Amino acid sequence: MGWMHTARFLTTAPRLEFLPAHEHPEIAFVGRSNAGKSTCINTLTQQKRLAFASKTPGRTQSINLFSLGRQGITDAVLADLPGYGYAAVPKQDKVRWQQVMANYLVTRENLRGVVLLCDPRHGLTELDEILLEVIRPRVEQGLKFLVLLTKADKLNRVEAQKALSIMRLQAGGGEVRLFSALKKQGVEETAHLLWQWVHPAAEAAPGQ
Ligand SMILES: Nc1nc2c(ncn2[C@@H]2O[C@H](COP(=O)(O)OP(=O)(O)OP(=O)(O)O)[C@@H](O)[C@H]2O)c(=O)[nH]1
Ligand SMILES: [Mg+2]
Repeated sequence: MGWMHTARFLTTAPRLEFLPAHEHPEIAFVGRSNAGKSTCINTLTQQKRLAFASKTPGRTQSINLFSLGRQGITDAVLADLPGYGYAAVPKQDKVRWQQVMANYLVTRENLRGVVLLCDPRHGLTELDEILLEVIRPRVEQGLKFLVLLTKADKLNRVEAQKALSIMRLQAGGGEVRLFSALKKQGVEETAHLLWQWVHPAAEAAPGQ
């Protein structure tokens, strides 16, 4: 999927509330700390160190934006958001983070889609559920929404099918896919779906 491979660093914001405005459709990668957001972006874009992935939960502190588009012409922006729910974070910080996150999801004008990454071995966390509630009205108004069950390589076939059916019930009609950065599972399908989010009018995808 050539389009995804055009990803390049656009800008970074120290905190969500300082995220600069831009005129392109934005796709946000959200999910609990350590769910695999940064790894997912690196896998989709086929760039090893575009987003900074790490074994240490809470690695992504600032928000990084990446531009997509051929010939240097940006037609979409990916946002790698800091994970939430990291146990070592003090409670008051968690509450504040929740508010900032909710504010972003509700007010970000050109937000076209949300990719929620969830490690199926943990299932949806309380904060994931809150996030689902927050975006529900926007999803009803056309915001695109995908749940990626990450680290699918850690599940056997039966576990994977079970995780998929449980999440389909919880995702309220949203799309759910298995994803593994390790085994490159779900990569092409996800890239194609995101392309369609950004180019809804295009029937085929010439030269993707
Ligand atoms: N087995 C396996 N491990 C993965 C996969 N994707 C990510 N990981 C591992 O999970 C850990 C966390 O990945 P990150 O991509 O940094 O997670 P994140 O969601 O960006 O984390 P924060 O920035 O802390 O919110 C790393 O050790 C990754 O190598 C996968 O598909 N399979
Ligand atoms: Mg990260």
